[in-house]
Amino acid sequence: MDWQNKRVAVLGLGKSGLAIAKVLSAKGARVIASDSRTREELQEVASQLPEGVDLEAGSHANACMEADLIVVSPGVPGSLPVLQAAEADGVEVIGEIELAYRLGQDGHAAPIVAITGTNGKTTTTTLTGEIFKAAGLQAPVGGNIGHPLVLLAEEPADWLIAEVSSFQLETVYQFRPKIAVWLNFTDDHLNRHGTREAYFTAKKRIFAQQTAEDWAVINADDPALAGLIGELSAQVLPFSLSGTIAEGVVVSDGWIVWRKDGDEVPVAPIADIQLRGAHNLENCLAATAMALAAGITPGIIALALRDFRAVEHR
Ligand code: UMA
Repeated sequence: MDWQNKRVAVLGLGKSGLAIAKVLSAKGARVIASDSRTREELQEVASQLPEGVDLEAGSHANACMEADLIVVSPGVPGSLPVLQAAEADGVEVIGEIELAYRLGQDGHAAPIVAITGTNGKTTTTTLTGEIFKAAGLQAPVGGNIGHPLVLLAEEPADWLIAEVSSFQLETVYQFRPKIAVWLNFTDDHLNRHGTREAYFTAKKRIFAQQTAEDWAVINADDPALAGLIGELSAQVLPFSLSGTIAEGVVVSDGWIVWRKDGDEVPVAPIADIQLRGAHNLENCLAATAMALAAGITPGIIALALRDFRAVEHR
């Protein structure tokens, strides 16, 4: 995509917005950064904006009116009237994750591993990054975990490991992770999404662009998710702590195993894993499934699981 002189409104000037403004203005786009905070409150942020970026404080109206493209931060809800009006006028509105994906497609396009779920995202994302690293792969970790994905999108890498939230998934369109996992689903963020269904629909977008060449990893024990198994375009690799599935990653006789073609491939003994609790074991199953889908060997996965300690809570 040619960014030269493209007028881009960047909405929200937290971590994501600042990163988007930096990346796009370096590409020659005419960036108008806008935030609902007052100019006074934005002083510190404004000082970090690259030269040439215009700032609109206290409103998004002018930025949206003048833009060819609007890129929103995850905290900016799509229900804002200015956004709806811009969309009605035919202006494209995308989120930071979609932008990161498109920048990657323009460049080296490292395949993406994307991780979502109501709980356990950060632990699973970090653990997955560690497993990929143990396999000798260059696999930087970013997204909702705290490091905007746009900052990684153009780096040379074998894989990008991305934690993605429902806020971020609301505004993806072409985003196509090679491997995507949905860990679990319980009511959350209803103040933003309005209904449980809208929250579910936002999260499900993680799989929307995948094809039979991609992998969808799903928690088969979660009643809200099990139903997806038959309806996705990607190859599905389920995981289950209860072990009730014939194919997939499960716990059996004290081991994480991969049930495959009627066989059980041993991956790692549970006794070696430092993470405690059933939820963490589910996170280990999910990370194992993603690593297996990426072609990483059980031996490497076992070593990385053994060495991994709990992530400090955000
Ligand atoms: N703002 C507006 N207009 C609005 C709403 C907000 O201008 O209508 C402005 C605020 O004044 C503020 C800025 O937007 O200046 C904040 O943007 P943001 O809320 O999108 O926050 P960022 O700093 O960009 O951080 C975001 C994620 N935050 C949210 O989703 C709320 C971070 O996840 C993420 O680490 C970061 O991008 C990098 O990708 C945090 C989070 O709490 C950790 N996520 C939620 C969760 O995990 O449950 C989803």
